[in-house]
Amino acid sequence: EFVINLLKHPVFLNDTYTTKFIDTTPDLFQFRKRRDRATKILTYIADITVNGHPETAGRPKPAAEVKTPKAPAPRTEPAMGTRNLLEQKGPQAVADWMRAQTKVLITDTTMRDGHQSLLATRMRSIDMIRVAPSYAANLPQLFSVECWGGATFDVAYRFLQECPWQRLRDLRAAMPNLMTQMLLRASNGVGYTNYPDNVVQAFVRQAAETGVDVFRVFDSLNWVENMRVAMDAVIEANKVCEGTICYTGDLLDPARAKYDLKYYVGMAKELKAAGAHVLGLKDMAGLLKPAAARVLVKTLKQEVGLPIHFHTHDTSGAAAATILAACDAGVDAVDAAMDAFSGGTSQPCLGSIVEALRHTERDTGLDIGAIRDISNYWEHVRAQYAAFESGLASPASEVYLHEMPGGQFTNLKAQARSLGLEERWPEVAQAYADANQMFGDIVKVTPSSKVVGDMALMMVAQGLSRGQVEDPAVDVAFPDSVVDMMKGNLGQPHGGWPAGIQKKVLKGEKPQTARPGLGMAPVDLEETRAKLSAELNGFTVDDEDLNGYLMYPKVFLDYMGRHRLYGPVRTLPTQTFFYGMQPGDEITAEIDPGKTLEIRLQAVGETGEDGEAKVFFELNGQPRVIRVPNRA
Ligand code: PYR
Repeated sequence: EFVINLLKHPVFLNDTYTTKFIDTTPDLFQFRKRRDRATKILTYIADITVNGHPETAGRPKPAAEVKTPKAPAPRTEPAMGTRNLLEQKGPQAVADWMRAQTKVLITDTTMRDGHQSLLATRMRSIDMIRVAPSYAANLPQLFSVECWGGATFDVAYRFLQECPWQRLRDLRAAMPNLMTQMLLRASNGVGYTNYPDNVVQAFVRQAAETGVDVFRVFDSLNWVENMRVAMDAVIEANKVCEGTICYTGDLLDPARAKYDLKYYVGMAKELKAAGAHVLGLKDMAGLLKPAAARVLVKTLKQEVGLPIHFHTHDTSGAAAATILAACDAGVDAVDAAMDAFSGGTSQPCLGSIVEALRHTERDTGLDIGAIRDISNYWEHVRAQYAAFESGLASPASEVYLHEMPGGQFTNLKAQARSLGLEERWPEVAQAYADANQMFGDIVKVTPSSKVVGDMALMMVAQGLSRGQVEDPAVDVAFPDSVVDMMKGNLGQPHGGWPAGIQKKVLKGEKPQTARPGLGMAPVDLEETRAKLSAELNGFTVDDEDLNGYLMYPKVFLDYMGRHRLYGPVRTLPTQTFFYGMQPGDEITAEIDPGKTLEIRLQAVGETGEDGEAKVFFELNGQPRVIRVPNRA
């Protein structure tokens, strides 16, 4: 192996080596164990079988009869859909077409917000890709399929050991007639912090190239100034720019006049002026009530003129009523999740909305039989993820008190549980509402919602009231995220930060009021690529990898480290990924198109004195023994 390393070394190849070459080139001696992908995958299965998966330990298990789900057969060749229109005529034509429809257009959110809100974002790509051809063939009238962005990017690398870009590429290929849609946190990309402008631009360019058609762009403080870089990049890529308003407060409540009709119309006009093709109305907590929806949608349609795409969450149980009110008021498109992934903190039920609108002038035209078949598939998928269910059993009108986004509600509950505060949840909900008022009644959505959540947990854990937190005489150690937000690093909220609390948090330090990106130097992309490549022993860093690293440097490096060890584990069935195998189990994993591994677990041997367990497999009919450390 030394000779091979030597012969392939760039310094050797370009003839600049000297007799010192061997002394100065220690990497020649790093004989990487050359392990093929099959061995890596077997190592992963052996490890999970012996030691369990850390994420499912102590959590509810899928019922024994849960099997790998089978997607409904495509009924015909995929008919032309919105993607064809976008490809042929561009994003403005899509917007014009939307406005010309009498039917309500539907976005299915199951592959993004559905599982983000119900299963802590843990759905694996294989479960999506398997059903994507059924969408393309059987539901070609869908407006779009939301399947990327938000929390899914980070979770794919961090917890699912798979590449989010590959997910996008595979979905894109499987649904050539449907527009894919992503959620983009404007200058916060798909992260929790403001990135330099050129990082945001590069990310959007790559997402467009790999396969995103509709970009829903929002800012966590509704600050249009901080959305322009991302919006411009989407427009530049010739994709649909959905400039989005985040809805908060209570439109018809005179006591919440900060977010009144004038505010929303003003923001919508700013988004239109910034070039939005479509106006997104993102009700991330599910606070928009039916009567308010009627007023808001009608007014926005009249005053702004952009097609409106409405998104909500069913935490309260009343979201379908709001959707139907919005439809009456002329909304152009709405989000819903397939029945089996709907309700609760997710979107309202897609099939029921389709049925409710049937035989009205706003009939969606979607095939309810196809919806039921696909939802049946999703029901089986969901059963595999029992470990990640939140246990929220019923609607919660409490959401109107705390105003937590659907994606945060169950997360914060889990966090409260881990801090021993589960019994005191009503106090956490109240503290969240108090912290929001203390910060001046702000928009709460990733990442600003996380800041309010951090503050609320701290208040309950330390027994601090809002009065005490605001009292200059009481010493409070604020969470880092609160300090960062008060410094202006997430941007500026409507009406600015309340002077008193800002002063107390910053202890005299001067906040910035300019757009955070303005003060950030551009990242040297090629230098970063070269450094990353060096850190990965010469691995060729393509644009997707580079953009993943720029969003989440440590998460990406950890992912790459595990990838070297375990190979393409994204190809494993979900049960195997989370629970390993039982003796006698047989699975298949398609590691390349047409290249399939047939894996049978024969037995798990005793653990030897060296602490290693032997696991006996049959791989494509040949016996294989894998040794893994027994940490159980
Ligand atoms: C996200 O940014 O992930 C949301 O769902 C709001």
